[in-house]
Amino acid sequence: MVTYDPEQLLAQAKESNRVALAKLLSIVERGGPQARELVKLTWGQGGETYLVGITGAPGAGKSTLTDRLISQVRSRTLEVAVIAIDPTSPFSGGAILGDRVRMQEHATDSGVFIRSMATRGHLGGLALAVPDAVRVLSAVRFPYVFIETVGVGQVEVEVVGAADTIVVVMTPGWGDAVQANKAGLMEVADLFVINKSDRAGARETRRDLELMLEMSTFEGWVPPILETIATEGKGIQEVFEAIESHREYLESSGLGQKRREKRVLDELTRIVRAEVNRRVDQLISDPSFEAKKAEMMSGGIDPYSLASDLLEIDSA
Ligand SMILES: Nc1nc2c(ncn2[C@@H]2O[C@H](COP(=O)(O)OP(=O)(O)OP(=O)(O)O)[C@@H](O)[C@H]2O)c(=O)[nH]1
Ligand SMILES: [Mg+2]
Repeated sequence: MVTYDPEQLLAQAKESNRVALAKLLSIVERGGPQARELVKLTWGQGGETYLVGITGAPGAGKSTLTDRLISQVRSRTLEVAVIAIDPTSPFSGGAILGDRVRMQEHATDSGVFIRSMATRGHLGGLALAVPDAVRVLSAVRFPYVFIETVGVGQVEVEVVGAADTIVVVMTPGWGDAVQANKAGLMEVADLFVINKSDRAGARETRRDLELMLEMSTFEGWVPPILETIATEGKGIQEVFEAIESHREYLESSGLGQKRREKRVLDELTRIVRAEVNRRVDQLISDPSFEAKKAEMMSGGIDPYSLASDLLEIDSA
């Protein structure tokens, strides 16, 4: 097997070598010691990267919208990277292919880097891998990174939760707003987009959203609701401007800094939890545990006391 040196690859990626960059992101995706070394190398090395998370129900038009937003960034001659998350099976490849086709127009533009990432390994792996990937892109000095996640589950909320501005994409008609609300997206959304507003029902969706927003409390920033027809490029500039307004708000209010801190703490907690879980599994599957288990089952020791023993903590 060929081994790649992360440090060397990073140096190459900083010289705009896209193949090296793709290899770095594969390292991140795989996890393990090389990925950890990469985190060490990129920690504190980031530039001013603005992270935009785009989420919403399958087929809402996220990729089409992202494609159009790429054009907005490019018209300002800035480089942009897109990470498309495929939360389904790593073997399906369906969504990935769709995204690639949707963003085909930018395939030959060297200022655009598009990458898909799939769920690999343990649960929560993606939530851990995404911030690592973003740090690599930041170290390589992309001013904008977009993350597209499909679906409205817990993992997606965690993944987009790492973004500076979170865009929730909906479609006209009843249902999307309710689903998003259930998934806890209402609390994290900074901006709502009703895409496919060439279809009937956009007004009803807006009303649903407004009602839900009225029931929530906001400190300062009230998420705007924008309507787009992504396939025709309608309303896209307004979405980009709203993202920029939110960015200004985050900076002027100091909330951006607070969020960034919270994100790193969340990440740390997630790492510690994953490690603790791993150790617990190890303890339980160790042959030495058999005798303790037998003692517990025969009534000799209760589960709390045994847990304390295992953790070597004082329960008194
Ligand atoms: N009528 C209409 N169709 C749209 C619009 N935007 C996107 N579509 C179509 O909707 C379909 C899905 O678009 P995508 O951009 O792939 O949606 P997505 O949310 O990225 O889909 P997944 O990643 O599979 O969840 C495609 O056939 C698009 O052409 C729109 O504004 N109006
Ligand atoms: Mg998509």
